[in-house]
Amino acid sequence: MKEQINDDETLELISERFNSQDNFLITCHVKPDGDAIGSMLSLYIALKNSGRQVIAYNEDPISQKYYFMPGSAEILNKISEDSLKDKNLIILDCNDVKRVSKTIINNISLFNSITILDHHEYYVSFFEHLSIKKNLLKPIEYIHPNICSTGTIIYKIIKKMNWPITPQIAINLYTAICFDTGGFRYSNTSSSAFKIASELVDAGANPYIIANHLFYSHSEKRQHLLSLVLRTLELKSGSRVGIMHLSPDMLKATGATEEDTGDFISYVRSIESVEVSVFIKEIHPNQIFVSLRSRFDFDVAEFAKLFGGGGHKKAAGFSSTGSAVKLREEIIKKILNMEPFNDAG
Ligand SMILES: [Mn+2]
Repeated sequence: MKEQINDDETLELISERFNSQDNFLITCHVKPDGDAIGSMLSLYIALKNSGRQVIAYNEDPISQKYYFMPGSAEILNKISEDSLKDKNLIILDCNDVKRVSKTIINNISLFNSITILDHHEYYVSFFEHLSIKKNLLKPIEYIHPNICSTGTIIYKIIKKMNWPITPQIAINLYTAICFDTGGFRYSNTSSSAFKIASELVDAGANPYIIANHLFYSHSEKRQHLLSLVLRTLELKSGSRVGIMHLSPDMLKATGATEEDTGDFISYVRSIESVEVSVFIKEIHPNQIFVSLRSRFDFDVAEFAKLFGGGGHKKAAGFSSTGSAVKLREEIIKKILNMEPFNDAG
């Protein structure tokens, strides 16, 4: 079990680290999203503005829709092992060692220190995974599942350091918080999220422009793909279970990409009667990823375990092989055999 973290003490340790070091490398989880990029770039800019040497790195290029974020063009996607040596590593928004760029993990012993800033649940210590002696790496872990975004953690650190919130930093932090709260709609949206957002708007973040980039910037190809996927939508168990799938030919027909499918499951879960949503993605032939969402008590993480996957009670997933159409039948059969969906039509 993880010990309860003490905010003030941990922030103190982080500020000591930032005050005593001047060479940093910041990274975040692969396939970075709005919170990962926003927290990385705001900390990157803040460290740079305070005169530190700093590199922002992720092996995956960021999606075009994030190009508006100040500093996004400076994120490196390639890095030499030499340039990792003696840097102070900061890993953001990531609770899984498998979701960190391989160059970082393969060369972890080159770093001078490691700081992990994150807000995900189900955290298993990186240091257990890496089987590295903690004292060699001077680890700081600030893992706070009750905080809505990693961007919020960066905001706290910037405040603690007394660094100014420039317009560039404000845009990145606002984007991070807006993204991870689903535009201030998810259950993690707290009054403090609004308070911080209000300050960021005063500091130069424009909510209208940022919302346009985050939520209203789809390509025409993506919309065509969505229309094909929606045709596969089917409701079961008295419309309480919704399922749909994507097959490789749909991507081919529309020219859209996997990235375009990021929020497709929300079209199933936003149906009034639907309690459990299933979206099966066969991106390449025989390579499948299944997303599961639950509105109420049905535990989709437990269900995902039946297929070798996992996740959270309300959001889970698993990988599989074979065809989407075939797997779809199997999932329907299994789910309709389970409480509370086994007695309805
Ligand atoms: Mn996040």
